[in-house]
Amino acid sequence: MSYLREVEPAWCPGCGNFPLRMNLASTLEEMGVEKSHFIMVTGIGQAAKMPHYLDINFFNGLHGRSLPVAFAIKAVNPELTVIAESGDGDMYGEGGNHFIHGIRRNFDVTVLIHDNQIYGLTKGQGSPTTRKGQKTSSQLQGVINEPLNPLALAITMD
Ligand SMILES: Cc1ncc(C[n+]2csc(CCOP(=O)(O)OP(=O)(O)O)c2C)c(N)n1
Ligand SMILES: [Mg+2]
Repeated sequence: MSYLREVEPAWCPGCGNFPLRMNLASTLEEMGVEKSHFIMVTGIGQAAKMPHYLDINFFNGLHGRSLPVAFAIKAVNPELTVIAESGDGDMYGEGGNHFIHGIRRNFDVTVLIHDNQIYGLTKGQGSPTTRKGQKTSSQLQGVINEPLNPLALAITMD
């Protein structure tokens, strides 16, 4: 049973999303997750395109809003395996509020975040995890703030 959909991903050559796709598909297969008992929820961004390239059930909704949808699906269908997947901008920026309260509520949902430290889809603006001093398409002199440390934040919510 393959989890790969036979389509050409619209990611740039060399993008780290390619190996993440292959690993995710082989892990789901190895774990023997039933397709009918699995759903992925994503927001918007290059990372959030992931389910377009997999043979799975999915809901691809609004930027920053994958987590509330994923938690709601799990709440009413506890037998489903639910993965929420998106980028750093989506999860830590627009969806940052859901990230914090999601950890506090501790739903049995797996959250996968592609932290490329940039808003990729919209052409390279600084995201919450862009390094201080990095020049971007919107911070021409370099980012002036320290980046968010998502793991430290997650640990404080534990
Ligand atoms: C509410 C809202 N704000 C902004 C956008 C524009 N937008 C779409 S994708 C994106 C950035 C995505 O960056 P990230 O989540 O890091 O994903 P990546 O493309 O880097 O994988 C932005 C700002 C939007 N669609 N909706
Ligand atoms: Mg990103």
